[in-house]
Amino acid sequence: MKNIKKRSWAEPYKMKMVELLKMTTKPQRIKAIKDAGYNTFLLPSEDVYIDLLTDSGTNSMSDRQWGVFMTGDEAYAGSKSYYILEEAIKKYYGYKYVVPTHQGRAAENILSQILIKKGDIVPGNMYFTTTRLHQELAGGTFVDVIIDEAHDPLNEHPFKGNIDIGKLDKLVKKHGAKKIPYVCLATNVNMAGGQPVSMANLKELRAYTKKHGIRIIHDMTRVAENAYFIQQREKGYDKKSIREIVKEICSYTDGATMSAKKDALVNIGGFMAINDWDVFEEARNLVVVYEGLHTYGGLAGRDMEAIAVGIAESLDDNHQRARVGQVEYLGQKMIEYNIPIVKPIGGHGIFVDAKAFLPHLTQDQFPAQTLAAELYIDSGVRTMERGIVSAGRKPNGENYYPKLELVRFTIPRRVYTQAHMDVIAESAAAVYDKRKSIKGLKMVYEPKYLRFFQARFQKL
Ligand code: PLI
Repeated sequence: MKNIKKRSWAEPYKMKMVELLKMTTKPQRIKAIKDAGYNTFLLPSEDVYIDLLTDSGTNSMSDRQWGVFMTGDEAYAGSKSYYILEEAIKKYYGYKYVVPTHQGRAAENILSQILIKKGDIVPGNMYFTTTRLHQELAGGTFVDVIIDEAHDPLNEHPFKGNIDIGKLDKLVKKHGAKKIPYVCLATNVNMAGGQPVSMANLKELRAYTKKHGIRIIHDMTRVAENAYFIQQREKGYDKKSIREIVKEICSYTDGATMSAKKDALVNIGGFMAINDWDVFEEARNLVVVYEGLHTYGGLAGRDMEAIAVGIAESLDDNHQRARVGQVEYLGQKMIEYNIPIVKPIGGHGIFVDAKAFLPHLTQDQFPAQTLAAELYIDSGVRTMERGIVSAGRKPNGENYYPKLELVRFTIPRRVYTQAHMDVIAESAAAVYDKRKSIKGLKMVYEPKYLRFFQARFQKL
């Protein structure tokens, strides 16, 4: 034992039921990806072996969560399950008022409509696809104020999700605080590679926005993973529990949108939370238009209760250690195989740098889209493009050219084993070995909104 420096992570649960998978052959996969227009979103999931498309709604629920599926209250109005969810959000996150929604983007829609006026500027720590689109549809313009380090896949800054207060200050000076309805603060920034925000940065942001009368709206989709990194990396937090850290993070913000399909360990659900009664009142008015009554917001009672249980489970230190530990395990394997990945290793997946993996392809030849298709052909592992296709077009029609051109290997929570992680890394290494022979793609169909979901490609 003397030689063991670091003890293994392991899951604080065991399996009670398994889902059988179909095994496919390489010729079957070549046909399937061609039929899908080289877009992994368009593959039938039956043809996928290990599904790393997303960590959204793909979690395994616990026995306790399945238990409340039987006791959920399906009343149209005043469901007991709503009050249980509301209580959990108040207790663990500290927000005052809660509006359930069917998922995160529905909360973003409602919040954007209430807070953003035409011509407003919405600063944020890197865009997220649906979040930015709702800000734009409400008449706002998103401006990225994340620190520069976040755009460099090799920079090992421990808190690459941080906001550059200098960039924010320039915006405030240029447009005036009145034009800025809120700062959109994401915890564990998805598009940066699952990178955390530090508590010190948050405190600084709170002080700055307070001075200028600007709200902070928290995209808390992966707040517990962010809290884990604060616990591991930030001075003064190693003795604090994830539960305490999450509550502190939320206390520096004025409201939140949440996709419960990630950290909160369910398959569907979300909510908007806010400390301001007036905004809550308007949100309650709008939710009945788009989602359903304000005590269910598009969710079944059982879904709301499963979220309440999932929130509590997500804040367990042992859960997060195993969750992020598994991602770290995969990342270390990839590093051993010399695969260029975003560093530090993030919270919800491994992000492979497709520009470095396929340097012979220009960004217009869609290196990340190409790589995701090749990985699928090699092993049936499904990943997702997070580069030029996901970035889409500006309101004036020009393409965004993001610095990061990534393939995301997203790990669902409590779903796959360590042996699955080995297979994934081995497949990435096999594709890496033949990288020089890989040709790019051209886009042959482009939808108007969120094109990455449905775009189609052909091989060059
Ligand atoms: O997929 P929704 O509508 O429940 O949530 C939208 C959403 C909001 N914020 C962030 C940071 C997300 O990651 C997010 C959804 N993410 C997806 C679907 C993903 O695959 O990452």
